[in-house]
Amino acid sequence: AHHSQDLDHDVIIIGAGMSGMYQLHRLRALGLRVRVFEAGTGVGGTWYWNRYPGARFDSESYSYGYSFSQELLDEWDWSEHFSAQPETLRYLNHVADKLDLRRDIQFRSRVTAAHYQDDARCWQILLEDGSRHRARFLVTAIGLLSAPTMPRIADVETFKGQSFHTARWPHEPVSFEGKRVAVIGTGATGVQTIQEVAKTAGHLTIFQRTPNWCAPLHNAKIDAREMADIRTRYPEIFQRCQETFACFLHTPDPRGTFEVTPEEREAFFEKLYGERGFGIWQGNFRDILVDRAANAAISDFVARKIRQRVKDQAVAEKLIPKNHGFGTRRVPLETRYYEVYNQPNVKLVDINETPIERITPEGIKTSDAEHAFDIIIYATGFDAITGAFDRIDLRGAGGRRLKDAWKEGPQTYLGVLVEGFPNMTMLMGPHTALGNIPRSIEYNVDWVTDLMRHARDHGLTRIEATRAGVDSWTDHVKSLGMGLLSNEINSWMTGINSNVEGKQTRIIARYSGSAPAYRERCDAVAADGYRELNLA
Ligand code: NA7
Repeated sequence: AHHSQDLDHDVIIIGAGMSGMYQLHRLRALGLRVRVFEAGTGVGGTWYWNRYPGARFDSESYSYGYSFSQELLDEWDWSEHFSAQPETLRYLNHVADKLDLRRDIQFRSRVTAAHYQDDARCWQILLEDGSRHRARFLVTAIGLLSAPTMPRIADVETFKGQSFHTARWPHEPVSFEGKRVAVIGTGATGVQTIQEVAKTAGHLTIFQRTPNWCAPLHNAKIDAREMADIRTRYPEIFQRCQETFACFLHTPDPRGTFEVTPEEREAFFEKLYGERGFGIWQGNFRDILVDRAANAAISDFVARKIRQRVKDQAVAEKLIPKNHGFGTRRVPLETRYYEVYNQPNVKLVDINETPIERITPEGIKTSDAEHAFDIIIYATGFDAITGAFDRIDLRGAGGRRLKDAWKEGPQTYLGVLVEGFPNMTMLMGPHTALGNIPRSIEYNVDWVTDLMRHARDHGLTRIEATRAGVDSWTDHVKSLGMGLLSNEINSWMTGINSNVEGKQTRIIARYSGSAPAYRERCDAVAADGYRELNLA
């Protein structure tokens, strides 16, 4: 009953983003018959969909690309320390060409359902076009920020101008020249969009619900000489990413905030504020994300910077977060973001003071005014982490729905397997190590590849996490989250999305331990012959 030759494929991968692409490459090399189904018309996932103006890396380009292929490293040049989306998408297309990935990827193929069939020990997936495909294993490579959400505002569809969600940006360029533009949302995406649109828009209005603590990106071009130098340093760059807490080039300073003098503290904050990238968030004093007083110190420092950079002090106060501390949500990195608010053609609307009542054919109606626009940009984020799973009718053994299994929050084994969902492995699923995502992807993919090699070599047709394994990993992840200030805050990282039914209760959605500890645990499971799993 379990004959592989009856199946269409050995493995089906959902998604051709950075994880699906690499997983395809690795599994094909095992001699497995692999098929990728991708909703978009091209590869790249996040970098395919998020074409909004200003979209770019916040991690250093050379720490973000794939590290598994020396050839790729040798032949690809990054043009900026934090490259923009078009370059990243070109890079991923280059990878797809080079590894000849497209012959096993079916584009324009959104997976709407995936059901495990107990008798045949396989997964059957259903595409939007009604076609069905069966494979022994299912790999979800569906991304953690891939299900965009529109705000629940009345009459969104009545607007007569152009409107876009940032993650569904058109492939053709959009001109803002002389246009009246609105941006709703001030997360990492909104901040990147706003600073870019402000360069050309006739008039720009930002609708802000919650300000975020932003810090300077300090991007710069990379010339040929510097690229040559980076190339010689790739081994140490990736080695560093292996050793740091979250796979970034930055890692917490071993000192506590109050173990130094006030002068040293100020000087350290100043240094971090002047340095490239996530250092001020990921490379700060070790206690800023757990100790309230330490967090207040860095928050106060960044608040002073905002007051210095924004001329109108009433506007500056609106841009300073009051209900959460620095770094407890994703820190948007910016280039002259705060200076945008000094432009005469830019207006900040705090929708706590004057709520949006509805969208109108002409624009946006707030409690106190009618604002007319040519373009409305929704930078309103995603149904994160579990949202991409919720969109698929995913059922495991006995027809059990994943949504039901995760009603009280995700429950996984190592963030990769789920009890009751045999032969399904998740890449960048809930409760896995995230951080600098491609580094985590490469580890996750390699681990799954080893598991599939083990299955192939031992003729296994059923792999499942145990209840005990899932309970212990879920408890472990929850205990790691204790004491983190970020878990007391509403954000996509705590599973909150005001625009999605049933996502109003905070959950522990992420693994928050160190990446090296995560890898050590997963390596041990593999070294032990996967005895913690149910194998048949
Ligand atoms: P985020 O970080 O979830 O930001 C979404 C923004 O949109 C945020 O400012 C929200 O305000 C705002 N929002 C959402 N719904 C509404 C409604 N209904 N009305 C007004 N404002 C709203 O998503 P991003 O795309 O910026 O970033 C996601 C991640 O992608 C980012 O962290 C990076 O890792 C890459 P709120 O804060 O909820 O009050």
